[in-house]
Amino acid sequence: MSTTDIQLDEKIKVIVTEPKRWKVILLNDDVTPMEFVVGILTEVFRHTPDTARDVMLQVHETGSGVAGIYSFEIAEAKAVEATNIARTNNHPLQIKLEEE
Ligand code: TYC
Repeated sequence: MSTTDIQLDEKIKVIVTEPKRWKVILLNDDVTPMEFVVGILTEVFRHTPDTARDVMLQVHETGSGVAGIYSFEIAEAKAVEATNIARTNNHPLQIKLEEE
């Protein structure tokens, strides 16, 4: 290695930061059927039937609940997919993203 090579190596700094994670949050409403929300949680957010029911009840009882935590791109895609399915079925289900 020449002197020049060594000097270049010393200038290289690698800064590694963790990518941000985003919570997909379901909001409660009075009319979206409970079983529909459970279906969204199992099909879109890959919950088991048991954890889907737990999250759905959390939303129903407290007003909101976390469906999953992902990179921004995945969180956005899942929120859009779930919202599209809800609108196709005429349900007003609301979903928001929040930085972890
Ligand atoms: N509150 C709704 C009902 O009683 C159920 C519900 C749960 C709606 C979760 C939205 O994100 C939601 N049918």
